[in-house]
Parts: sequence; C-alpha cells; structure tokens
Amino acid sequence: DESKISEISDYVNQNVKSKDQSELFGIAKDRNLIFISLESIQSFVINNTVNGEEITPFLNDLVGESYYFENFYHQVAQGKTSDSEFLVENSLYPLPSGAVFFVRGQNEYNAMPEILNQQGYYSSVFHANNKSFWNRNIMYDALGYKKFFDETAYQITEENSVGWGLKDKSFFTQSIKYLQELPKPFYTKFITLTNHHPYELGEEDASIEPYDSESTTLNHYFQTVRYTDEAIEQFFEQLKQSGLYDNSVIVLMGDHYGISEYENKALGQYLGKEITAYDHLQLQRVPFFIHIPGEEGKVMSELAGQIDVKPTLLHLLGIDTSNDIGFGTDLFADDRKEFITFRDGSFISDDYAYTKETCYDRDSKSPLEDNTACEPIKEKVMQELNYSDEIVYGDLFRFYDFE
Ligand code: GP9
Ligand code: MN
Repeated sequence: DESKISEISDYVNQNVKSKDQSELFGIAKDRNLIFISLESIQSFVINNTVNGEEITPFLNDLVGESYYFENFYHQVAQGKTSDSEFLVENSLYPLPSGAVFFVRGQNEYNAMPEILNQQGYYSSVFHANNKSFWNRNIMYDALGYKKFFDETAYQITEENSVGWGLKDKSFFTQSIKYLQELPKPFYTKFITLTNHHPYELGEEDASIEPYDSESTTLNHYFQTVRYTDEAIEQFFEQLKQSGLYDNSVIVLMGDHYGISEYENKALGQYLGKEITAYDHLQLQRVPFFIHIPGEEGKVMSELAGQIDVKPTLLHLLGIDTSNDIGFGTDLFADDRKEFITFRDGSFISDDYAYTKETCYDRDSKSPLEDNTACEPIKEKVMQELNYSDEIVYGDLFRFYDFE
C-alpha cells in the first residue's frame, strides 16, 4: 500500500541512487535508441579465440568504438530472456521462482517504453517468435510498447530458419523496412535467436570450426556466437545505408549465460583451468556495449549489471529519473552502489564475492574462513530483493505517483 511504497522510495533515494549527475547526462538527447539483446552471449567469447580464430571479430572491433563494460553481469532467474527484459525495462529484480512476465504480466509498471513514449518516443519490439511466448504480448502492453513485430511480421521459410526459428541475418534484413517507417525518435528492442541452446547451425552458415571437447553444446556454441556476430555486423551496415545510424544510440547486451554449469568440465578445458564456484560467478558476465556514433570508445571496468541499464540509458537521453523507483545506478555516475545482486542472494562487490553460502576474497579468489566480512553487504542484498519482490507481488506502483 501507500506507506510501504513510500518506505521503499525513501530507501532507494538514500541507498541506491547516485547524488551527482553523470557528465554524460543528455549526451544522446533525442537520438533513436536501438537495443539489441544478444541471445546467450557471455563475455568470455569477447576478444577470445577458438582453434586459433577470433570468435567475435565484429564485436571485438566494437569494443574500441563503444563504452564497453567488461564487468557487467546478467541477473536473470527462471524467466531467462524475459527476466533480462524485465530487469532492463524496470530496474527491478525478476522473481525467485517463475517468470515475472507470466506471474505479474498485468501489473502497473513505470517501464522504459512508457517513460520514453511520454518523452515523444515511439516504442517497439522486434522478435521473430510467437507473440505469446513468455507471455510477451500481454507483458509488452503493461510495459508500454506500442508495437510488437512478432513472427507474423516475417517471411519464415525452411531455408532461412534453424533451431528456434528465423536466422538472425534474415531477421535483421527483414526488419530494416519496418524500422525505416517508424515515427522518430524511436526506442526499439531487437531480440536475436540463433545463438540459442542447442546451438544448431547449418554447415553453410558456419564460418569457424567447432571446438573439440566432450560437450557438443560448447563445441557448437562458438559457431552460433560467430553467426550472430556476423548478423550484427551486417545490421550495422544496414543501419548506415538506411541513414538511421548517425542519429541513434546502439546498445548491445547479452541476455544471460549460454553455457550452464553442466558444461563446466568442457568449459574448464577451453579456459585452461578448473572452474570453481567463484569462477562460475565470474562467468555470469555478459557483454554490454553502449555505442554512440561520433563518440569515442572506452573500456569501463566498474561492477555493473542489468539492473543498471534503465537509469544509465535514460540519463544518456537526458531524461530525469529522480522520481523513479528501481535498484540500479547510472553506470557513468561517480557515487555508485557498491555491489551487484544475484537473484539467489549471491553478490559481488569490489572486495568480496558471496555464493553458495561462502564468502570469497576477490584479491585471492579464495574462500574466507567465515562469512563475517560478507554480512553487511548480504543484508543490503536481501533488503533489495525483498523490496523488489514486495513491489512486484503487491503491485505497489498502483499507489505511487511518478510525476
Ligand atoms: C524466445 C527467446 C529465447 O523467444 O527469447 O528465450 P530463452 O529460452 O532464452 O528465455
Ligand atoms: Mn535467452
């Protein structure tokens, strides 16, 4: 009710939000915002090789031309892609069980699409899958999306499909004509699909050889990651040709892990080490790029997560968020919240990491004798998760005025 949501709002103002405005506030004002969700792409493939070949040559070049966050973590739970969407649009945590897109698809939200619509943007999503998958058609209304280009917007044939459906290259190629017609400025989200488990790809589309390990999943993963890298490269070319590139901000983000802990033995072989619980937490990093044509790039090493995307992007577009309620901090602000929360209560801070009931020292990467050092942050982590759950389960934004 009202007193609960004002308690949470006070907490967020005191403990989450940065007090200072970032220097980049408004740097991309009125530009189109093009957000690309990279299916199952993890950071370990960036600037890495397999059989001596680069896995992601295009994304590697893009690192030098973007703000690239090398310590950016996914924070999803059972809702996978949909949880990552929820985190990005709301700066709230997904639920401890079930997908929030299903469980709370008709809540009152204050999501990015709605906020941007109010600022004169036109918000839409492109994803070549059935519109009711993950309950997207219902949830996208609740988030404020005006248009969902789902699988019915695309010509899907046996030739241009693999695995889960339309191949990414055809997906982007077929999307351009719709993109050109959208009212400007627009906010659009593209959700890629080809790099989805079990990472199937026809020989004609594979530019690199598979890896050689006991895990077919990992072996093929590198090939579909490369395919998506090529699809993104081609999309950038198409954006340039259609004249949309210069006046846009292009954001790319891995939605969640692609290689689960069941593949840790094979992944350990690839990485040349045995994967500990600490390493596993570190492996939850996914790439996050903010590419602003005309601006120089910079590799950013600060701790970051999907929870931080909303305030960061809104601030780049010059949109004030002082009345908003969420648990992320602008990634370009100086006084940032000092930890990244995972849905299971694990966390990472500059000095400590906590996972599987063990507190790790991040310098030595080894477990501490007891968990005392982690306790103060653990309390804040639990507080945040509880507050976020109270908002979602109680549909508490009904009782809050965001104006
Ligand atoms: C399905 C796609 C993949 O539409 O977004 O979903 P995932 O299985 O990764 O959650
Ligand atoms: Mn996914």
